Order: sequence, then C-alpha cells, then structure tokens
Amino acid sequence: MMLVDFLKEAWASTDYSYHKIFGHTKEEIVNLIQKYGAVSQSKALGNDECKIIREAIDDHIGNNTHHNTRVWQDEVCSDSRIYGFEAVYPDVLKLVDYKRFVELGEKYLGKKIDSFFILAARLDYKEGNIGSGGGWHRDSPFRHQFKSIVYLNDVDVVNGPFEYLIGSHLSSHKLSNFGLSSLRKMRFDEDELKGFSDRKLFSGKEGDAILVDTRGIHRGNPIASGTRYALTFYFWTTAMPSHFDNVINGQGVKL
Ligand SMILES: O=C(O)CCC(=O)C(=O)O
Ligand SMILES: [Fe+2]
Repeated sequence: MMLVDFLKEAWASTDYSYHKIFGHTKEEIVNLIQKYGAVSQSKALGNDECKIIREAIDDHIGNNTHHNTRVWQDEVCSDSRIYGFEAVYPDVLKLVDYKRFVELGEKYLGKKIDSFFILAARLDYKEGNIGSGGGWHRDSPFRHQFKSIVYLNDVDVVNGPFEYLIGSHLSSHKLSNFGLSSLRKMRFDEDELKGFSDRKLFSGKEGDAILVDTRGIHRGNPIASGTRYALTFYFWTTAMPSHFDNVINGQGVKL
C-alpha cells in the first residue's frame, strides 16, 4: 500500500510540475485546464510542419513582397505579428489539427466555438523588449477565454516562454489573492506577483502546444536572446471583438 501511495504521489507531482498531457484523454485534458488554467501538450505538430510554417512567417514578415499582408510590430520591433495568418497563408489550416483544439475548447468552455483566427508571431531579441502580450495581464477579467499556443521552435527560459500564474483563472484564486476591489483588474506589475511561487514557465519543444484559459494571469516572458516562433489560436464563442478589425488579415474562420 505504501508503495502504491508513493507511486501515486510521484505521478501527481510530475503531473503538476510539467503539466504534460501527452497520452491523456480529452476529458482528462479539460480537467487539467480546469484545475491549473494552463497545460502543455507534447508534439501537437511535427518538425517538418513547424519548419514550413516558420519559413512562411519569415516570408511574410521579413521581406516586403507581400504588400497586402498586415504586420503589427511593437515599438522596439521585437514582436512581429500577423493576425489572421490563415488569410495570408491558407495552407496552415491543412498543416495544423485545429479541429482538435476546437473540440477541447468547446469541452472546456461548455459552449460552441463559432469562429477563430490564427496569430503567427515571431519574437526577436531586442533591447528593452517587454515580452509577448506586454507584461502580466488577464485577457478578460470575467469571461473564460480559451487559446492554444503552438511553439514552432524550441523555447526555453531565454527565448520568451509563455508564463502563467497557476490557478489564477479561478474566481476563488482571484478573491483570496487579490480581493473584491480587484475583480476588474487586467494588468499587474511584476512587484504584485513577486510573492507567488506558482508562476509557471512553459518551456517547450518545437511543435508543443499550450492549452490555456487566458482569463488567468499570464505573459510572454521577456526575450533575453534568440527568437521564438509561435502560432496562437484565438477562439470565439461570440462575435470577434471589433478592436481586431484594425489589425487582422481577412475575417477569421467561421466554423
Ligand atoms: O505569446 C505569449 O507568450 C503570450 C501572449 C498573450 O498574452 C496571449 O496570447 O494572450
Ligand atoms: Fe494575453
């Protein structure tokens, strides 16, 4: 009995430390998102597909031959983004199994997903960069928001990994840690989050995916060297917010 308990304990701690969901059923994955707010999945995409998509991103960001492509860049040109990548590079929809993400998202949210779009982004090290997403934040204070982020190259502590405050998507976490006055709070300083030990850096390999409720507090860690390529799937159960109108290529994909 002791041994069984010990093994169970060891498994539980691995599960918690790495949030690896390879081999889990969809129900288990959804349970893990519900519990932690963010989990990673090994090898959602193969290396060949990652390479093809990285090249397509470089092709659209790097040279100016695609005059019709809208590319957003931050002030220091560290973060280059193509919102609505599927409109400028439709093959991406054949290369990535987005239907699986939709299914998981619907199970997690308990609602039908109506549409999505893909953000393709390249983060390059530039002095003074603040990381993808512009620092710690919630995407929405109240509504659960499901996203999938797929790393297209190996990402570790130096090249801008996704970072999440585990459990912060839950109302109980919000109330007990930030109190009633912070229910609407969207942005957080580093100082406010210093005391939390449950900040999780999602290092990952090329092709790994992160499935996340971005109602929880998160950021892209500022990039210290190298480059990070990623696709982020934005899923909508209602109409896409109009503030994307100014940056998006196309109109997203209606399901
Ligand atoms: O790209 C990242 O690591 C996080 C960006 C972000 O804030 C988001 O996708 O909501
Ligand atoms: Fe965000």
